[in-house]
Amino acid sequence: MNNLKKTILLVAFALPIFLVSAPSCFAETSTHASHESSTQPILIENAWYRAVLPGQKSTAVYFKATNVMKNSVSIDSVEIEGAHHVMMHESYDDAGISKMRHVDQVTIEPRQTTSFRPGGLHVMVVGVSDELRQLEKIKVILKLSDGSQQSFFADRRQP
Ligand SMILES: [Cu+2]
Repeated sequence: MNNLKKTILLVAFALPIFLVSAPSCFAETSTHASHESSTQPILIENAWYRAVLPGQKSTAVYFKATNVMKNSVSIDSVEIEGAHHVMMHESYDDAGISKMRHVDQVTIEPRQTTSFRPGGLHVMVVGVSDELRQLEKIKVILKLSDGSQQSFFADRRQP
């Protein structure tokens, strides 16, 4: 009888503790979420740019972009120091002829990856300065639609 009473008492005490500790668990989860928003929304991998050959004034930057956020992320524009003009382009096939068109915005859905790659989506760099063509790494700045920006380095590679 005494034992049963003890058990009931324990349950009576344990229950409120569980109820109190459960919300703090949720609080921790939301702290994690806010942590995530302060980190870079896009994970950049394998970033490189095509080495600029003598006489050439343009090049392209390629990379793999993964949206690590829970909401979609859009790239509005790209900036590179030492280049006159930087645009997002897409190569496409028009009756056997490879052509390029402007891409105003690139939206990456949550947890999805978009590849900027030769023959597809790419960052077109026009009017390359003499300084830029010497660089082994160039700094690329992505301007996102939420007003933030994200930068990374792209390594020079021979095509
Ligand atoms: Cu292009």
